[in-house]
Amino acid sequence: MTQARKTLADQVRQGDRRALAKAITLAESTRDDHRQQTAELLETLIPDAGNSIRIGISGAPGVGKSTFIEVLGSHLIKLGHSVAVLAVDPSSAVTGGSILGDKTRMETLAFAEKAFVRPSPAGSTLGGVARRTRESMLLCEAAGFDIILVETVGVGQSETTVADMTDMFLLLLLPAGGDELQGIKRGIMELADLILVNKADGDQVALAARTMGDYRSAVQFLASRFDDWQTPVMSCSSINDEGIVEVWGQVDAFKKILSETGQLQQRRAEQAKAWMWSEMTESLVADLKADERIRSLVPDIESAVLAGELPATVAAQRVLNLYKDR
Ligand SMILES: Nc1nc2c(ncn2[C@@H]2O[C@H](COP(=O)(O)OP(=O)(O)OP(=O)(O)O)[C@@H](O)[C@H]2O)c(=O)[nH]1
Ligand SMILES: [Mg+2]
Repeated sequence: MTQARKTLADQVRQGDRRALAKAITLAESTRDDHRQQTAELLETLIPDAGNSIRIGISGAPGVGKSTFIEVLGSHLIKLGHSVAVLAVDPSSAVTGGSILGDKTRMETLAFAEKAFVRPSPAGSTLGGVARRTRESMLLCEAAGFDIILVETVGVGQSETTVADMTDMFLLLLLPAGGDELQGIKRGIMELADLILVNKADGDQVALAARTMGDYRSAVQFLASRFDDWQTPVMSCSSINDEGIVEVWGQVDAFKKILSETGQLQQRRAEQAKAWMWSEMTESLVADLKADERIRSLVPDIESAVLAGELPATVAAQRVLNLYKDR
């Protein structure tokens, strides 16, 4: 490892924020030499990582995720924690507005000494951001942040992606009439370790209470992710800073119970293993696609599949054979 990389690792370890930002930028780069440097950096820093609780925060656009993170984060800093906020954008779509919005909505955190806010890069492609968020998480932990909050940006696959990289998954909902349960998919509710009805304030207080009741009945019929944890349903008002302390109480309880039973460690271990396989899969496919010969033959094979002349499995086999024989 080069001296420069060693210095960067040391600086990250000492909690140097500029070094941390630089390390994350390195991790987000797709350049081959940067990937290599990131690998070395992560290998050096892995013994210093892991000392945190990783919390994923999801919910429909505008539900109040950033506002919630701002108040929760500020509360945690007062308790003596240091808080890193990362954003995940697994979609390839440009979600331009959110980034600027988050910076202004997290004013306290963005300038707090014990916080680190890192929006996801705008317009990044190919789902790579989520992969790099895992690496950013490790880097933040090595820099001494003991609470990692991951906000989802964008919709679709983001819930699963975030649930797969965190210890605890918080789902934020709006106060709303119940029958369709806001169109939230069962699968997403089953991912939630804590359900929070935000914006329980003003003339929405009664509605929020009813919504909470609806979801409490609903979660009873859902499979829980852990034997010893039944997903609580709570309400809060992020703009009025109400209910936030109670939310943190539940996070603490979750961490305590699942650490004692070993389920938290087990979950992390499984996540790391799945991550390894997804890295290999993606790298292999990228390598395959970069192969000159395959690149020149793929358009014809694809056309044949599109025209229904070649079964997809046969086409795949043909490409794979080309790759193996290259
Ligand atoms: N009344 C009320 N408004 C809130 C509350 N929390 C957030 N808001 C408002 O809801 C709007 C959206 O808040 P954000 O925190 O940006 O929501 P978000 O989920 O991060 O949005 P995206 O990142 O764009 O998906 C803002 O105008 C907030 O001021 C709350 O507890 N009560
Ligand atoms: Mg936001």
